[in-house]
Amino acid sequence: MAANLLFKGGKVVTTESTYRADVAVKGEKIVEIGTSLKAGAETEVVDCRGKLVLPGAIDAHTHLAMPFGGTITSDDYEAGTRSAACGGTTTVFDFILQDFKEPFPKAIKRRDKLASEQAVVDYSFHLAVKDVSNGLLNTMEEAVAMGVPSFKVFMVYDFGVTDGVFYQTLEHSKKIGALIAVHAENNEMVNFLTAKYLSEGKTSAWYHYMSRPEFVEGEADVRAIQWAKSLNAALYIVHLANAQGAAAVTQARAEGYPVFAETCPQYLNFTSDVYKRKDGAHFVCSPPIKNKASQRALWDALKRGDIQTVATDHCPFLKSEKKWGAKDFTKIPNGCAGVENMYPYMLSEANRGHITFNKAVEVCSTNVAKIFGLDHLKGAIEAGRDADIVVYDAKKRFTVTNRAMHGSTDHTIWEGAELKGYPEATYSRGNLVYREGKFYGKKGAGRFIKCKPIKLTSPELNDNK
Ligand code: DUC
Ligand code: ZN
Ligand code: ZN
Repeated sequence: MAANLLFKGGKVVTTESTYRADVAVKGEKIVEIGTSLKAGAETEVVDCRGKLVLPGAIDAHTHLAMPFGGTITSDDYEAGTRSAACGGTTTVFDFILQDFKEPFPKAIKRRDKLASEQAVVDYSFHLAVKDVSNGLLNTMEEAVAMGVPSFKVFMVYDFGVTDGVFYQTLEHSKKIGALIAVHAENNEMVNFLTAKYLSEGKTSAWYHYMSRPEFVEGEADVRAIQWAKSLNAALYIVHLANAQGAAAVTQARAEGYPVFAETCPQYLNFTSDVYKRKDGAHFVCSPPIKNKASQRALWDALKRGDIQTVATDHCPFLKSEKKWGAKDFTKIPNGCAGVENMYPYMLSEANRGHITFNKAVEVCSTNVAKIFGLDHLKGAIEAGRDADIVVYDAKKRFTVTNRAMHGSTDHTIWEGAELKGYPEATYSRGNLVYREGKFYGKKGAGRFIKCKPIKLTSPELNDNK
């Protein structure tokens, strides 16, 4: 079978091993992996000597062109996926905010119209649940059939759901092959503490953290896990940022429950001290970045396998919008850009010896594909899967600057971060989309990825088949 692309002489990284091999691609697929594969007359050879060959990352958590915080996130599907491609991410899961009274299939069609015209790499969706009244709950099943089997409920914000609705979606998810994800924070406590600090004239970005400290998230994690356990339903905690929650996830998993968690690079790299900085507003996201003890607990849980995925919660706003909260932290739109930084940061941590490269691949790609039902296409360098491939140069040194990023946002919380190693090239289904600082992809080339129904019945990921 003549390959049209041959990645030659590199080391392939999987979750289990790192080995020297050539990777042959025909069209959009990886067709062969082996030593000394031969190039045909028409084969383009990518010289990977001295480089790592990795699966493209799958970012399980983005908010592109999303109306939020009085504005719209500053990366649309084109800018957000361009930025993803340039950081080695070849698939993003974007959140669709359901409108009140809107059936889920309609919400998917509404957003897919936009995404399919703009995305430069592949994408899928999670549905953010606002309304399950008047029969809308039953429209979840059709969404699963359309390839969107994951639903997020918010325990906070004005559109957050009640515990009853949360419980109802968990119960329903078991019947229809869906997975419920949760944004866990205690809404009452957030509202009480926010009002208290504002009334005391405490209005800086630091009080965003103080109004949502560790226990506000930890208590909600415990409660969410309690509902899931009572039903033996699978639960995925998004953007886990605190030690108490990490301990609760660990315990539930040890007891045999299908509880999963995602954390984000901003929680692994920064601490709540950033909110004391002059540019503290730029770091305002929810849940906020927590203290050093929480950060340590997140790394430990990640290394143990009790946190399975790393995703960005990419939710960018402009500096001018972040300034709305100069005198009142509640007016700062919540969210940070990060889609271009996740894989480079996690791989840099691997390159520094903090984790293995295998672990970085596992949490940024393979586990995401397994949990969300796209491991038939993505998540590993394996014959038969899509040729979503990153060539990684472990010797390169890279300092993050906003100028070097490829989204539409005018700042980055990662400004000045020094990374050891950097992606050299990214391929999306066999097409070059990034090489050495330049974007080569095409608007509209990204495709909607239909996920399989999700059946997670134990803490293991292999039962999702
Ligand atoms: N948190 C954020 O910081 N932004 C978007 C939504 C969310 O949950
Ligand atoms: Zn959230
Ligand atoms: Zn989010």
